[in-house]
Amino acid sequence: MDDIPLAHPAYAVFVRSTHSNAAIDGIDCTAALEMAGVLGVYTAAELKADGLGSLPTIGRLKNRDGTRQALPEYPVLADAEVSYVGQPLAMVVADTLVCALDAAEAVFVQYEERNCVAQLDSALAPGAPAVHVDATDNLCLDWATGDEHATQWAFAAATHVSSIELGTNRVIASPMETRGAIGEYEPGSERYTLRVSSQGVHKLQQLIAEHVLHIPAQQLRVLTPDVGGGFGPKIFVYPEYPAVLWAARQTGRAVKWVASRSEAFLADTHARDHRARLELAFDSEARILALRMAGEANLGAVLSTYGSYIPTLAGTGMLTGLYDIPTLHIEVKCVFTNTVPIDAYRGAGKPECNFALERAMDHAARELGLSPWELRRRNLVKTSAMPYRTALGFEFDSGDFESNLEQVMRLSRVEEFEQRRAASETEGKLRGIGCSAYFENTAGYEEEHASLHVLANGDVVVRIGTQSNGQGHETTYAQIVAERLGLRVEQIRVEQGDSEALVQGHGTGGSRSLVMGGAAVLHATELVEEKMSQIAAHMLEAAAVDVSFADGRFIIQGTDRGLGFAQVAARAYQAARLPPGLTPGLWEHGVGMPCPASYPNGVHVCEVEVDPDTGLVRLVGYSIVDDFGTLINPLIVEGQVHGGTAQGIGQALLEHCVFEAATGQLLSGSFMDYCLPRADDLPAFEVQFNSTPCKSNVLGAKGCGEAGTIAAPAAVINALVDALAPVGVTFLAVPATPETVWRAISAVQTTQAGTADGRH
Ligand code: MCN
Repeated sequence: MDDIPLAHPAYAVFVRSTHSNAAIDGIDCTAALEMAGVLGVYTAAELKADGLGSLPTIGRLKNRDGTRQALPEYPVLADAEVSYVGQPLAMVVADTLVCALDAAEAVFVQYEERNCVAQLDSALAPGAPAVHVDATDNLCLDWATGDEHATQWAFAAATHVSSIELGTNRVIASPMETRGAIGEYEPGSERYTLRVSSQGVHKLQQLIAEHVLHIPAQQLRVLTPDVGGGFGPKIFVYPEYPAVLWAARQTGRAVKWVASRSEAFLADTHARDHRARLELAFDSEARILALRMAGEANLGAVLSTYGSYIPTLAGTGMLTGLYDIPTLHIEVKCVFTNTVPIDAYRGAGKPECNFALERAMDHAARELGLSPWELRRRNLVKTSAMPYRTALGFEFDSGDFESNLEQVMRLSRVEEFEQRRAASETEGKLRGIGCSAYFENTAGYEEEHASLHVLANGDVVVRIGTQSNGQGHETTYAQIVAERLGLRVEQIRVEQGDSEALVQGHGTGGSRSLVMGGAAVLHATELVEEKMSQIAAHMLEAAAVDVSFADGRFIIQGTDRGLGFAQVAARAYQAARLPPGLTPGLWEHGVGMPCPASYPNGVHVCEVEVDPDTGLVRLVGYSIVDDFGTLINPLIVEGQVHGGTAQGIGQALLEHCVFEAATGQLLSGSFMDYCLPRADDLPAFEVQFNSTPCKSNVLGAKGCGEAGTIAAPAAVINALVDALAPVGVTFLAVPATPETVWRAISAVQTTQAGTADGRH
C-alpha cells in the first residue's frame, strides 16, 4: 500500500484514545489546525453533520431466550465517549506524514476517566463498570445450541464424566504488511475510490457504501493491490476506510493512511480470548455419550464485522471433532470489555474449540487409564458410517479418520517414543508426545464468481472474486485453466481485487477460495470450451457433436484433422467468419454455486523436549497427516500447512496480548513484548496427505488454509503435559512460555517438598 505512486497525496493520522473508558468532555483542535501544512482536523461532529453512519456488524444472533443480542454503536470516530485504548476519535489530514503526526500530537482531548473492565473475569463480576449503557451486565449475547435434554440424560447415564477448564490466549494476527487505505474522490462523477489492503473488495464496497457513506455501491470502487498477509483481520470494515474516503472529498486530495506497526497493535482486531469448561460423558467402554461446553468469549469494546458470530456459530460447529458424539449442548456468553475489538483470525473460533476438545480428550484418557491414541481410536467416526451426520448437523461425505491416525502414528514413530524419552532423561530433559485431531467446515454457503477471457492470441485472463493474501491463487487458478484447456500456466493471468472488473465476489476467508473460486473458474472454462467447440466445428466443417477437445486441440473424432487452441481463439474475434447466431469474442462468467461444505480433517503429532531447570520448550518433532481431498498444488498446500501450524504453535507457546487490568492499557504493544514465532522456534514439519476426494464440490477439494492453526495448539500442549506428567504437572495455561512451564514445575516441587516435610 505504501508504495503506490500517487500524485500530490495528503496523509491521514488518527488521534486515538489514550483511555480505555472515558467520557470525552471536549476535543480542542485549534493548535493542530494552525500548523502549517494541515488541511483539516476532523472529529465525529463533522462526520455526523455530513450524515456518515456507523460501522456495521453482520454476525448478528439471538440470545437463547429469543431476544436480540446487544448491538452498541461502532462509530467511525468516537463521539461522546471512548471504550478502548486506541479507539480513533479524530483524524488529522496534512500535506506530509510528518506534519500530520505533529498535528495529531497537538490535538488536545479532555477526558473524564471511568473505571474499566479489561478482562473477562472483571467484566462479568457483579457490579462491574459497564462498557455500554445498553448492556449493563457487559453481556452482548447469551447463546446456546444443541440438545440440552438429551445431553442431560446422557450425562446421567454415564459411567465416567471428565471435565476440564481452560482458556485460549488472546493474540493478534500480525501480517507482514500492516493495514493501509487510500481514499480518492472525483467530484464530477461523485465517485469514490478506496485502495485498501484487504481480503476481498466486494464486501467492503457493499458494507461501506450501504452502512457508512449511504451511497449506491457502484459509486464506490474498491481496489486491492498485492497483499502482504491477511490471516482474517483484513476482511473487516475498519473506521479508517470510510474516514479516508470522506477526507478525500473534503480536501480534494488522495488521502493515505498506512498503519505503523505500533498502531496496528491497537487498530487491528485481536483474536481468541476464550475460556471454557468442557465435559465429556463416557460409557463403560470409554465411548463418548455426550459433550457439554460452557464458554465465555471476549468481544472487546465494540462489535467488529463478524463479532459474536465467531465464538458461537463459526467456532462451535466442530466441537464433535472426528468423534462419534451422539449429542451435545453448548453455551457461549459473549462479553464486552474495554479492549480492542475481537474478530476472526485464521480458524475463526475453531482453534479455541478444537483446543478445548482435544485437551479434554487427553485429560479424559489419563483419567480412564487409556492412552490418548486408544481413546481417540475408540471414538473416531468410521468410514463405513459415511455419509455421517454430526450431532450439530454437518454431513461428512468422505474421509478416513482411522487411517489418518494410524498414518500419523507411523510417521511420528510413536512406537519408539519411550526409547527417545529415556534418551532425553539421561540428559536431564523431559520429553513428551501429544496429538490433536481436527476437522473444520470450509466453503459452501456463499457462491463465488469468475470471468474468463480468452484473448485473440490464445492467452487467457481470469478475474476472480476471491483475494489472495499469499495463498498462491494466481498459481492454482491458472493450473485449473491450463489443465482443462491444454495451455501453459504462463499463458494465464489471474486478476483480482477490483470491484469494477468483476461485478460480484465474496473474498477470501474460511478456506473457501479453492472450493468456491476454483469451481467458478472451472465453470467459466467449461463455458468457453463449449463455445470454442462450436467455432472449431464450423471451421472444420463438421458437426459440433463430432468435435472433441483434448490436449489443447479441437479434433474431428476418429480423424487426425484438428485445430489448435490459438487458431480457434483468433477466429472467435472475426465476426464475419463465425457460425450464424454466435456473438464474437470469448468471454464467459462462471459461478461456483453454493454446495454442502467440505470437511478437511487430519491429525497432528507434536514431540517436545523440556529443560526442567529453565522451562525452555524445544519442539523436536512435528508430524501431520491431512485430508484435503483432491490437491491442486501439493507444494502450496504444504506451505499453507506449515504457515498455519506455525501460527498455532505461536498461540500455544509464545503469543499473548496482555492488558493491564486496572487501566485497560495494552502492555504487549510491540514485538519487544509480543512474541511471534521465528524460524528457529519451529521444527521441520513432516507432512503427508491421506486424501479422500470431497463428494460435494466439482473439484473434490477440501479447504486447507486454516487446518494447521486449528490443530496445532492442542497437539503442542498435549505433548507438553505428557512431558511434565512424570513430575506431577497435569495442567498448563497458554501460552506455555518458559516462565509458565518453569512455574508449573516449581509449584509441584514446592507442594511435594511441603508434603514430604509435613507442612501440608
Ligand atoms: N489448495 C490446493 N488443494 C486443496 C486445497 C487448497 O491446491 N485441496 C490451494 C488453493 O488453491 C490455494 C491454497 O491452497 O492456493 C489455500 O486454499 P484454501 O484452503 O481454499 O484457502 P484460501 O485460499 O481461501 O485461504 C484462506 C485461508 C485463511 S481463512 C487464512 S486466514 C489464511 C490462509 O488461508 N491467511 C493467509 N492462509 C494464508 N496464507 C498466507 N500466506 N497469507 C495469509 O494471509
